[in-house]
Amino acid sequence: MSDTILILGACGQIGTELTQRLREIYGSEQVIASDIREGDAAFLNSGPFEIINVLDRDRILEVIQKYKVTQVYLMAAMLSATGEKMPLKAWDLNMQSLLHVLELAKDKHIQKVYWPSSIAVFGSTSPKINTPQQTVMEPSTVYGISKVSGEHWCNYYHSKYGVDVRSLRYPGIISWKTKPGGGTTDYAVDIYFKAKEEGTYECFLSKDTKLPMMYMNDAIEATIQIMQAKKEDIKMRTSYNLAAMSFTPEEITEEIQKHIPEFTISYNPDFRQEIADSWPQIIDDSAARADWNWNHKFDLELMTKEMLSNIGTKNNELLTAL
Ligand code: VAH
Repeated sequence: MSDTILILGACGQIGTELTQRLREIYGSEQVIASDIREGDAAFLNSGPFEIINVLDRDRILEVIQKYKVTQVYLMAAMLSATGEKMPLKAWDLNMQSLLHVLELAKDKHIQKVYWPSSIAVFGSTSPKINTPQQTVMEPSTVYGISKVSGEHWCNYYHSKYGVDVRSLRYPGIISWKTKPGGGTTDYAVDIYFKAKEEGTYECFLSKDTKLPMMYMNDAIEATIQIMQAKKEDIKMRTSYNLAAMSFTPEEITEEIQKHIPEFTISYNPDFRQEIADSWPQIIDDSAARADWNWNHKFDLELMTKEMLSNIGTKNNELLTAL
């Protein structure tokens, strides 16, 4: 039987582009997009869409049965900065949605699950340079706590019930199609838009805050690659470190100024500085590269060219993540 995919949280920053890419690969009718409300994602009329609140297990099952779904990508979550403003809501959303999907997989309603983790699982006691796949993980944000807990739940459901759930620890993800919502790394998206629209940007992180980052195209390809990998090649059933590049606000500014010399930046760190300071600077993703041949394509130079050449063009359907 061919695969039918349900994307929960399809109108989010990653969900939007993941939906488009999966529809290119599997065919539009085989990829059901869903979110808590319709949003303005351009893909809405390119294939099936359903309203699903990921806290409603029965509604998720209803859609799975309606379309005979075989795989679920659970992309809905509350990110680090917003999560600190409403901790219990963040925990409930991020954890209950995962447990619903893992239970549905355990009960054989679906065959395979994708669930994104994050470098936010690491804390200030984790090694900051070349952070290993397995190391001390003491996150200081609710988002990070929910992600490290979720990783252990994924591993538990795999080892106890044989659930085929796969996961990646995303770094900050940068794209021009859909603005992110509520993340600490969002400055690295905002800076490109402000450089083109206003010529100046006030950064909420200090100039030397180095963080792991990735261009959206690489994140989407890695997600699909791990889901298409052979079961026996997936040796980490918590989640895989994933990396492409690391840079500071100062370094991204210098790259932008190669294209927009008059661009200026000012720094006004806010509460997100403390979150960023607790995260790694450079991630070791050698396990993903060894186990299922992961390899990134975009560095800061190429990403900056892509971002600046697409922002403000006709195909820049700037969408707001739900
Ligand atoms: C956030 N973009 O800032 C997310 C991501 C590593 C950061 O998980 O919360």
